[in-house]
Amino acid sequence: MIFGLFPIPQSRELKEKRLNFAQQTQEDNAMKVVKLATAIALQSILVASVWAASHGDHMGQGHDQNAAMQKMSGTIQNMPLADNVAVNNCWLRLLPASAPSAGYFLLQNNRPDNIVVVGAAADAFDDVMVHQTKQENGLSRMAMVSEVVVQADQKLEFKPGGYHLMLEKPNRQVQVGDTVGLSLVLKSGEKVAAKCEVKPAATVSPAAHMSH
Ligand SMILES: [Cu+2]
Repeated sequence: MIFGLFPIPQSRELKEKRLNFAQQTQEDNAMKVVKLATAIALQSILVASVWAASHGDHMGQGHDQNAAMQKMSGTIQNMPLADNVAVNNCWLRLLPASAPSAGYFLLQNNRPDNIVVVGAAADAFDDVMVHQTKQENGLSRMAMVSEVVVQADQKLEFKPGGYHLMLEKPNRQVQVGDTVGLSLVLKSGEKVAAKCEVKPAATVSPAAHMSH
């Protein structure tokens, strides 16, 4: 999800450039630029599909994403809070140790314009990603999402089976009943803050929470 905000790390770009240079010494400059862009696009697709393939068992880490997120967390602290946008009923489904926890909430856009969520951070987890569960050929698969749009005056529920946050690398002991601070990052450079209640792994819906 950070692809939109941060350039591809230089080392990879240089590697691609070298690779392309070797292949293209006989081609003109314009062609070089096109090929370089294509190589980078292909690499992005590769990274995304490797991620998707590894997501089923929730193993495998996007190291670039992690590095970008660490760079970003300092930035998020300094972002202004978004007016007229709210995250309500936030809860986390806590999974044991190495498995990622999931985050769900109702995102309400009370603005006359669209908002675009491009990332998230949490105070108890070093690695937070925006994911979407989709049904493909009868199978449920998750994939990273770079942008989630909420139309003007609309709300969007992040819920099991749909959009959700995936939280990894807890930086403290997180227990059922805890409250975790969450920030959603908007494309506008603003953030939306929320407090999320940590619930047991077996929780499938926030109904019980919302009824009291
Ligand atoms: Cu996920």
